[in-house]
Amino acid sequence: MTTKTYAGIPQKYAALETSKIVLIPVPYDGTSTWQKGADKGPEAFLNASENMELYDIETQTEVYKQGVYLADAITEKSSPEAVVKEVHKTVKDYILRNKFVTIFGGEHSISIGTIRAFNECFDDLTVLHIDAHADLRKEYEGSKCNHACAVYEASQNTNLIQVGIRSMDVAETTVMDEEKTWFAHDMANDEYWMDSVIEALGENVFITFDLDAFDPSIMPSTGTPEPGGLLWYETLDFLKQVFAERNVVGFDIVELCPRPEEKSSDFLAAKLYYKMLSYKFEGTDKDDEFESNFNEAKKGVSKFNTEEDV
Ligand SMILES: [Mn+2]
Repeated sequence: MTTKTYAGIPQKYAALETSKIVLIPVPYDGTSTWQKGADKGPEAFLNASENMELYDIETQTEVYKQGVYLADAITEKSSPEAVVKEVHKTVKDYILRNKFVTIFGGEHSISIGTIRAFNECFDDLTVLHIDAHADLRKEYEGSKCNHACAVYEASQNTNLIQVGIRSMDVAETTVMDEEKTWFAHDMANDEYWMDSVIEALGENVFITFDLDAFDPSIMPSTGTPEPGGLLWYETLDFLKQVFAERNVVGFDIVELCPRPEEKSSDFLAAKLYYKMLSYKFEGTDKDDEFESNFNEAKKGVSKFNTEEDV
């Protein structure tokens, strides 16, 4: 049996030891309320990635040469809480190995685990939440680990910045910080929204990207499509600036709900992922060492044991 690599890249770029990037698939769809199928997202994303050109024209790079390790998919499914716990543990393990950790879902509840891990490892974390939905419910259908609660914890523990929002429950207005929220209807009429969002970001930024933030005209295959979303080039323009001006410490992409007759959404997700990596490593030589800038004190093995620090 041959070992599958991300995008079919050669094995020499896919080994854990030498890869700067780790990709963790999380095919979970236990709590979605309307259309099911986000559990098929990682597989569709990986298939599309294999059929994608690996030279990025815009940055003139082949980012896969930085090394991309495709981790085992997280297959825990017993309960939303168990999934969040497993995601948290796995993500944290890879962060503490000084990897640039990326996660592909699955539904958005998995981000509770990813954000928790990043928040424990990086100081003063900003969570940049790009989504059609506010996802600020404290609890939904008896669980705090429901997709509708994806960033409630982040709203309490991190600098949460929400972008693209166009659907929420009135109860969420009591949790939402409007100073840190960019609604889609305002963004449509504000040519400076990117500048103002970037100004609100701290130095260390984790991006949680729900694909339903995109307009359904370009991203129809998602569980809960909402009209009036982001388009392709404005999204890339925005992300490029975020990566250039802040230390993006990792990201997740969620809610691809693939349909056999509609492949363009799978390709959009594949391309978005690769673009984000290309922006992250633009200007980095493949032989440069990677420093994720995580807080070493969180590692357990303190770096202060080395001779120069004693
Ligand atoms: Mn959403």
